[in-house]
Amino acid sequence: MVNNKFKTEGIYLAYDHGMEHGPKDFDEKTVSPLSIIEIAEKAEVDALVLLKGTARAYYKKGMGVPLIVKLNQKTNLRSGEPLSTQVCNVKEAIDIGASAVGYTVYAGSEYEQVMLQEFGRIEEEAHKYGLPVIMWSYPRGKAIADDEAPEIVAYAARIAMEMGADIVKLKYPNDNSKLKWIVESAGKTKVFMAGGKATTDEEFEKHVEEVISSGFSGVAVGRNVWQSNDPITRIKKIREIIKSV
Ligand code: FBP
Repeated sequence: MVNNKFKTEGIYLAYDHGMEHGPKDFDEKTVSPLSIIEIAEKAEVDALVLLKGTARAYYKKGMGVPLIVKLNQKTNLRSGEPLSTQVCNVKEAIDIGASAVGYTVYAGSEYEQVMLQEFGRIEEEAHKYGLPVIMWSYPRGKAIADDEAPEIVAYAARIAMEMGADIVKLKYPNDNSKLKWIVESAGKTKVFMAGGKATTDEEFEKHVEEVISSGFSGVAVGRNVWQSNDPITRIKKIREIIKSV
């Protein structure tokens, strides 16, 4: 069993984009994982999300920031229905220092059964070791006309709950009147907002405020933090909002 004090609320810093999007998200500085680790340490985020290769090479056990290892991944190099498959197992993630594991499910894709089945196996294994499991629940594919529609985001929340996820990471919906319904749809599964493409500080903070006051437990954000001019101040501001709402 893992001795786990993993926080299921707060702010997680995501840095799994290099494989998923290609290095186009990075500049001269953020292309180095060291710069992100430095941000995570200085700002004392509640967790850092990495893929196994980055984690093994750069994450230092005992650095004070809990690690989430993302267990499946895909590239942006092929087109067609989305499929992200397992590239790391739970035991390997624990050996690297993980306090929690993550997995993306693209429900609605032609391949959703592959991901649901893998998620089910991972959830069982991770829970045997006492590790929380986070589902990146992103309905996507040609069957999904609008992946930010509130009913689709609520469906994504429900899938995570029914599959036994401890935490679900969801896109911010394009209609903010259904945020509470989205949280209710997740039952006891904690809900985190994903960051999305970098937007203005004001708009992002407004979204954080809205979701937290509707019952979300936190944010798991990447680009809106490390693409900003002052990532540490951004994180502090987000944390203040989470604490004050
Ligand atoms: P961002 O805050 O940068 O959007 O990161 C959140 C995240 O879920 C990452 O973990 C992941 O790499 C990325 O978004 C996937 O984005 P998308 O599914 O929109 O391509």
